Amino acid sequence: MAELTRRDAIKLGALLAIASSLNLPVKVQRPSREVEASAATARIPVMCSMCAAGCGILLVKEGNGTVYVEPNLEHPQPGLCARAASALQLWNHPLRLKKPLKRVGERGEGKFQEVDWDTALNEIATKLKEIISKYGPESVVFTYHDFYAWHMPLIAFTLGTPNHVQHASCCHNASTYARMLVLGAGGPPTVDPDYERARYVVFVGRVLCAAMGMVQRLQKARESGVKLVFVDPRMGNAAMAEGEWVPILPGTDAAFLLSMIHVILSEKLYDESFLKKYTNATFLIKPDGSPLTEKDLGREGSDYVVYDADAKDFLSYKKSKNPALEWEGDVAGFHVKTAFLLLKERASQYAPEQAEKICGVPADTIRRIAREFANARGVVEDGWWSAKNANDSDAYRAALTLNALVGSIETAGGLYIKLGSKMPPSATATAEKVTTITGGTLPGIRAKRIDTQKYPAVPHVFDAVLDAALEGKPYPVKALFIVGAEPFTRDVNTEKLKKALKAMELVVVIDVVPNDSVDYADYVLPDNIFLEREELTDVKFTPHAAIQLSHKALDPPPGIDARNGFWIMMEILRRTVPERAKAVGYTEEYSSYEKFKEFEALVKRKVLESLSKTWNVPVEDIEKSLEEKGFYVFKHWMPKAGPGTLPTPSGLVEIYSLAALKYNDDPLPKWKRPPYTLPSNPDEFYLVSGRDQFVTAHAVWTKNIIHLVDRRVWMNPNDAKRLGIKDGDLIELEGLDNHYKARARVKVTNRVREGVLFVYSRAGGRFSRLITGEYEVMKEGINPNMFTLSWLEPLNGSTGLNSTVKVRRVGA
Ligand SMILES: Nc1nc2c(c(=O)[nH]1)N[C@H]1C(S)=C(S)[C@@H](COP(=O)(O)OP(=O)(O)OC[C@H]3O[C@@H](n4cnc5c(=O)[nH]c(N)nc54)[C@H](O)[C@@H]3O)O[C@H]1N2
Ligand SMILES: Nc1nc2c(c(=O)[nH]1)N[C@H]1C(S)=C(S)[C@@H](COP(=O)(O)OP(=O)(O)OC[C@H]3O[C@@H](n4cnc5c(=O)[nH]c(N)nc54)[C@H](O)[C@@H]3O)O[C@H]1N2
Ligand code: SF4
Ligand SMILES: [Mo]
Repeated sequence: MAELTRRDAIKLGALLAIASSLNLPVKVQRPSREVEASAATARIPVMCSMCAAGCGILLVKEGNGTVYVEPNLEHPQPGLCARAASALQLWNHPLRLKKPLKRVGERGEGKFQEVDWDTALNEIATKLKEIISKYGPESVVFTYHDFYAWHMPLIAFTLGTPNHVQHASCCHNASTYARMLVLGAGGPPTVDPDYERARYVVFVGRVLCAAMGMVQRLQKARESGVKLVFVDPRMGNAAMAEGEWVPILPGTDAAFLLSMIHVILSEKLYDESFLKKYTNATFLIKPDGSPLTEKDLGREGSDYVVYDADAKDFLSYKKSKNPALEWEGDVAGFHVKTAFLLLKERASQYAPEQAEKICGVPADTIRRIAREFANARGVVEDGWWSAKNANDSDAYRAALTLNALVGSIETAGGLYIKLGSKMPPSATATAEKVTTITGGTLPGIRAKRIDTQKYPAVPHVFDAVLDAALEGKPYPVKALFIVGAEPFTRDVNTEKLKKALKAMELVVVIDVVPNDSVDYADYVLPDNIFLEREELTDVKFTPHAAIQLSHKALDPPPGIDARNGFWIMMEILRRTVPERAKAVGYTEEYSSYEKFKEFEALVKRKVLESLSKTWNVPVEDIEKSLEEKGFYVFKHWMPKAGPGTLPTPSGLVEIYSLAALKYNDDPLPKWKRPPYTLPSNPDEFYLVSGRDQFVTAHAVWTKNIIHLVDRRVWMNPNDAKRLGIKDGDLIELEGLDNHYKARARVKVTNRVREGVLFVYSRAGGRFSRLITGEYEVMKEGINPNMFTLSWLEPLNGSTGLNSTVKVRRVGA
């Protein structure tokens, strides 16, 4: 047999994928020995969706029927980890949803009967029509995470609701708010450390098993001796393997980071020229907190003003060659100080000895880490999962400020600001008009998003949806679509969640396996898994501007009547609001599942045409690369001396946030006490959660993972000794605030700080009646979310998923 080159294999992989996505027979027309040989192994580019990172992998199909996963090494974000490797266990999962289900018992009972697709979709549409006519389309909410995230605006706006509400308040709203205030940036992918060139990385509540591309890019830095520091109440696997663990009290990160700022400022370890050139540290701030402008000086123009040390005059920051970092005095009737001085004053409240009292990290450790960090011109990671204590945005603002102080923004080994592929949105909506990628237009949506009415700074706050469902304010929410998400392990305040789900008139779950929410659903619709559908998206965790096409690599296994979620939702729209669906180009012909591929192809074509225009590259070039390699890079990022113009009010890195002023928020970070009751007795603890490589959002279900993950609650040996608890004992935890009780076994380990308990999130405490057989082990242990109440940061809605509990030993 002829040797297969990697390229041939990829090409054939692409061919097979195209063939299968067009539903063509895969047989090659004139079989020659060569073609048969290549047909033997196909490597199909796929975006891994076993967690939220979305790395590039290859699904390998050997001629003998063997199927497995490999990394796509050329991909801008190459993947493969234990979770990716077990992707096929999700494909032929014994609990995989087989057919649409319709509720027959009470909500919460989890009793269903199987129905056919037409029945399910028609009944859902009938109910939706009724709800829309009574309460308006805005009473319908879609909640989701990654799956179909790009499609959601199109789906929601076609129905006429502004309410597509993601997971973000429970994930990254705190760090996103911080990135927005300091850098004018967005979600976690938009900013990240330049790992390849990093010299010193501080991770605050990050475990580094997420997004394999990051882990791999660190490899280069490891070779040149990068130091990694993990600030965390417990020692994650990465901290155990290769770094310094700084055990900190939960909810006190801002104090720790502000203390580092204090050390760097008071010991003059900062990069003065970077601060002058790229940040607003030199702005003169008036007593009311607002910046001095040319207008205040009675001059023409409205630029912010600095004191120029050479000209010995007040100049527009755009004109000054040598703005003073430290200047205080009177001008135009105002007593002004530079933002830098204000930061210095703020940070001085967190001298290491003071901070030690708040965060429990010894003052000497804080000092040493601050000096090491500054001397190495290190980088503080900017935060991913940051919804821990409903006070976290200040920590990430302090983290970004630290990067600014040492010149680690857009520089080698600092934070990069992602170039971004500029994928067009699937739809946009204003009060006047909805426009869609398909060229459709609809009347505008007047109702305002339900979440930003309460949390104006960052959207996607699900708790606000629950409030509306229970209180009918600002308008009622009556129908909920849960698409590839699990509010029970995602959100705070489980009791409120249950009540709200019971109060809804329609709950539809679109998933691949039975999550806990199915027990509360009226209809459960089986989706394709990521290997069974095509998806075009941005490459997330890369500094470069790149897109990827995840090819359809497999059909569902026999007996699984799953459908593409995009089709499911478009069909619900067509059956509910046929005229609106038609206006966006979706007509009855696409209801045929086979024909639907043409609609998908049309949407894809529109996206590629838009990208082709944006980047001035022929569509064919992009298409060819997507088909053959699974990705296309529009532009490569390179480190520079500092950032270009940023989308902040001043265009600079804002260590003193002018955007915060708009929200009446403090322009500088500070530490605030978390909202939950703090532990005060010997049997009271913080309860924190998180991940390691075996724990995963999206696919916690695979057989490897259910057996590898530890469902015990970690407890420090000193605490265990004091309470007379031994490794493996059964304990009862009771929430200090909501008094919820649950039992779990204990793992006694010095990998968790005294006074803190740790448990893997999503690993245990499941309850769905549809979870059976060996998967029932998922019902053991606890779900930490059940100990929480609605703790949310006021402006950005970031939740507090940590809580505090009382512990009682109940048995051996
Ligand atoms: N293996 C794996 N990888 C994933 C995912 C997954 O589920 N599994 N999910 C993806 C998603 S959605 C996300 S958002 C990212 C998340 O990835 P990360 O942001 O790295 O989040 P976690 O891995 O949960 O790590 C959170 C750490 O914060 C610690 N912690 C808890 N409270 C506090 C506190 O108050 N202060 C400090 N300093 N630390 C605290 C926890 O002990 C835990 O070790 O990972 C992505 N990748
Ligand atoms: N206590 C605590 N709470 C947390 C966290 C924590 O660390 N600790 N982490 C937070 C974070 S960072 C996040 S992002 C959220 C995550 O919360 P969610 O975004 O809700 O993620 P999962 O709980 O993993 O739920 C994903 C669901 O998608 C389903 N699924 C998998 N593949 C597909 C598919 O192809 N199609 C469809 N339709 N469904 C699919 C899975 O079966 C699962 O039910 O949780 C947050 N909540
Ligand atoms: S990090 Fe996440 S996306 Fe990447 S290979 Fe692992 S499971 Fe897949
Ligand atoms: Mo997340």
